[in-house]
Amino acid sequence: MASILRGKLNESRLLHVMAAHSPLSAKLAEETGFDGIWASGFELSALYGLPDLSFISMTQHLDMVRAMSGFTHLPIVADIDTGFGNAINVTHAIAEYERAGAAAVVIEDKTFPKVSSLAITGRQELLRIEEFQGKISAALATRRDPNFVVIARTEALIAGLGEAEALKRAAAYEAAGADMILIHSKQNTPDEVESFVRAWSGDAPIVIVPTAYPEMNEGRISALGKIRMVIYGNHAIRASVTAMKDVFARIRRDGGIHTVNKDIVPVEEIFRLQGMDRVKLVEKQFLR
Ligand code: SPV
Ligand code: MG
Repeated sequence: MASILRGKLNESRLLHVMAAHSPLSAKLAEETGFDGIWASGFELSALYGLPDLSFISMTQHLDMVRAMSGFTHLPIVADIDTGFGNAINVTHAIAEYERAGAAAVVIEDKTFPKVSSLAITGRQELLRIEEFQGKISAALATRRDPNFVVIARTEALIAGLGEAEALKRAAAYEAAGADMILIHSKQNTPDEVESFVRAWSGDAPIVIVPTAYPEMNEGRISALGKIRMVIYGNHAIRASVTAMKDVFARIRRDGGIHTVNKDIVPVEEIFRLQGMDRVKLVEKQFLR
């Protein structure tokens, strides 16, 4: 999987990576033509009804990465938050995520426990640059496959520290060997990120997560040039919530499932996604 992602990155085009919180959502992303899956901490937390505050354990997230990697052919970009501790914990996390089938990790320069970057009044504390460089070095030294992609995420803009600090951190993380730099922003316009990208003089390609500034469409991203991956960070869980709310409300309102039935996928579509056709073949072959 890591070599597939590296291959795509070498194509020098923008990669489109969709969030997923289950093998099923990962498969739907694959069928829609995305380049990769974002194993989002936010989505998995929300699936459990929990805030994105490091409540979900590494084991829970790893289990989901494992389940997804067995179900999709797409490379998985795993959101490992702060790396579950210090540089020593990072060595353990990288070994586990590589074994679970991830092709890449994104590790962010916040302190543990993290607070969701999208929270309006979040406590956003950043690590010392040297300490985070140590975590990147630990990740690079631990990966077994050199194609495994280590993406360093700076939260300098999220923490309100400004562009100069974000650029300084990104350069330090590239110097420590990060393959790509994720610059995150929760401003509701693309200005902050566009300004960062224009000012970025490093060689490491940039990753963005434009949740807060949705008008940053792919045309606008490509025009900037240096962004090589766009992550749609939470659109699988938000789409699910939208659809479930609508259908649940209609069933209550209409007193049954008779009106919604035609508007939701038939059971046969779920059979297809579950691979029921394979079960039939196995039945024929082996059931005596
Ligand atoms: C996630 O999807 O868990 C992310 C992106 O890290 S964000 O929620 O925007 O921080
Ligand atoms: Mg996250």
